[in-house]
Amino acid sequence: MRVHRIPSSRPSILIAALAIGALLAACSANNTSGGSQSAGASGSNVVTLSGLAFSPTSLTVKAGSTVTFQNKDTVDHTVTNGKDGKPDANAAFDKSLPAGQSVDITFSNAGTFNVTCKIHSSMNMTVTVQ
Ligand SMILES: [Cu+2]
Repeated sequence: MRVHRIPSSRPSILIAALAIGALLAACSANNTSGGSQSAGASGSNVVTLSGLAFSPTSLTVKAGSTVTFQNKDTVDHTVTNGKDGKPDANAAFDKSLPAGQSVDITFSNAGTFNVTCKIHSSMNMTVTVQ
């Protein structure tokens, strides 16, 4: 008697599990494709901070693009609109970037932006926004 009841409840559990799995897969697929598409569509808008240097040291993006700065060093950096460790008078951005973390900066306006690190004045790069 009991043996009959258990199999009859199994299919609904399986369907529920499959449905949840499908939902999770759909969600993660959306997140993944959204992230990689935006990066791929406008080239590789990723700047790494490694060995106390930006790489690349010059980057050209379209207005409205988001650039991801990844700190691969074991020391903290900043991503600051400025040069030789000093922020511009009206710095468009000034973000702290702890070791091992990353920060996104969106460049809305066209122009040439000097980027430096306030902690290491030798770290400099340029982002050209078209
Ligand atoms: Cu630094």
